[in-house]
Amino acid sequence: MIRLFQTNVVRKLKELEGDWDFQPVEADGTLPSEYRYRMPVPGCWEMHPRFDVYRGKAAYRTTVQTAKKTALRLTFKGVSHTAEVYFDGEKIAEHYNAYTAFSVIVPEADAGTHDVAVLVDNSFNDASALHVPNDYFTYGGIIRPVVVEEIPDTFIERIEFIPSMAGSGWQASINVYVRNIGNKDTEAELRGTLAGTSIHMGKRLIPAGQTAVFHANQMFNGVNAWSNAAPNLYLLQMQLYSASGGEPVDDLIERVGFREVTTHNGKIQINGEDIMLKGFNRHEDHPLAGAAIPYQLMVKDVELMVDMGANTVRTSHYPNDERFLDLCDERGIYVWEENHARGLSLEQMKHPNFMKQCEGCNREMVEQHYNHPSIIIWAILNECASDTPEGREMYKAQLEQIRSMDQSRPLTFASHHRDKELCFDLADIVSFNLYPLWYGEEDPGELCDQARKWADEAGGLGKPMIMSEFGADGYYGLRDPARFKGTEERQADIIRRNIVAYQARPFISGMLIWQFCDCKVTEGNGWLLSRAGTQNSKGIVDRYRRPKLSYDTVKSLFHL
Ligand code: ADA
Repeated sequence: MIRLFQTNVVRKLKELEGDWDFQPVEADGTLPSEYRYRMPVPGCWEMHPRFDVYRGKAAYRTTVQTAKKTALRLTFKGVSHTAEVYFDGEKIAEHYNAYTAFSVIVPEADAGTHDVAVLVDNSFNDASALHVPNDYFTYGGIIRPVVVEEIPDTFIERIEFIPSMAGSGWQASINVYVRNIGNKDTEAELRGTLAGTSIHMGKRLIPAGQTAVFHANQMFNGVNAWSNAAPNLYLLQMQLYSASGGEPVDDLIERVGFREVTTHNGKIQINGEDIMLKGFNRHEDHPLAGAAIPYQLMVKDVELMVDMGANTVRTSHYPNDERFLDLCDERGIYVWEENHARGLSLEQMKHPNFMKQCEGCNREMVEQHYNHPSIIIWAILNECASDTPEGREMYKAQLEQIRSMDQSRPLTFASHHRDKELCFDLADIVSFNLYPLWYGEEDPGELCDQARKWADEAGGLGKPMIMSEFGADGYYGLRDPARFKGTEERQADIIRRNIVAYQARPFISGMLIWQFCDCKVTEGNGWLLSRAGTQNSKGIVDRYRRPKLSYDTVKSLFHL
């Protein structure tokens, strides 16, 4: 399954799902001559008994068929973490970062059968600034769907939909990117529909090799807004016609919602109404699937979160699978989506590839997930060096990059620097990762009063404040009336005291528990990488989604 709705009627596309040929290769190796294994796509190779601890390079291979000579676009929704793509033995693309999609175009594929091979590398090598040994696991493999599309020389690349309230109704600004990969200038016309309203974007000449942006700004009468309580969605269907008219030559369908996010008076508003975010940080992780979470399990996660009374999920610490975001759109779950970086020191941020890899991730995240109404916040760089002047420059550049692409969502970053934070003035929302009663003995209420003061004095005055992480270890099944640290009882006590304190403070706009489910972490040395069971055990459910005692605690408080 690629998306939760049909993205094309005219364009032909196919998911390359199933078993691909698979073969591990040497670190400096290229495509093997022989493949001795089969591996599911999407999937993580750690799920195969021969590769459960394999970290390194491996090749995947499959075939695609075309009935006629055509241009093809191959889209990889997530390869963990570095990919080299080969088409009929020739290298055609490279990509870094497990958690964003990338596409590659084959301008002329002859009719017949073609080989597609992908060299995948999940090693923590010198070139990798973001995938490093960390408090989650970098799996190996083609972890999200792969799609092949037959595209005409001039095709619709992507759509941006920006809704805004206009009096008692809604208007939207729509940008459609049309790309000409041919060697002739082409005249094309764009037409579409949304909620029963026609959209005429006119004709344009698109020079060979270039992309044109078609634009419309219009009212949409009678539409219902998207919100947590009523997640109304509409299909935005755009068709591309050649200058001579006739049948459309290409199309693209997006699913959109009419909603506006604002931050005023220290609060976050959806469609003008103040909201309170209650929810979870969630890693895409399961013992039987790794990071390649199947759709059924995404639904299970959403059902569990909603059952507990949550309305928000933070995609800690990377952009999530589009199908999960589609599901959040459908269920009216608010999403804080963030780029991929966790706990990197200034030294790690000075890695020569750090800014380049972050910029790529930011661009892909925003472009690819622009139209999800559920995403109400973009964030960057969880717990990195925002307490240093050099770190601040990098935070500033990345926030500016995202703001230049999207002015319709507030920006934030999760900080653990307390009174040393230097970047609150750069964000729209101030967010704190504090672990009162777990990493320290502070009272949660007193600590967040203190945090409000730190924020106010450091450029965050008047901005909404989110408690973006709090929590405690609770080892599934470890129960003891003495309620010592690590028991389910103690975890439930800590969660309760935190939530009660935050609910009593009107200056708090959100509380996100660390974390929804336990997750596997990288094995190594030092306290972070030698956690008991090689997992972060602060989940309210365990890795198999079995509820701990704190499940009912959260449920009773989030439903208040
Ligand atoms: C941090 C971090 C999380 C996790 C958590 C913990 O705040 O953002 O990824 O590591 O701490 O469990 O300590």
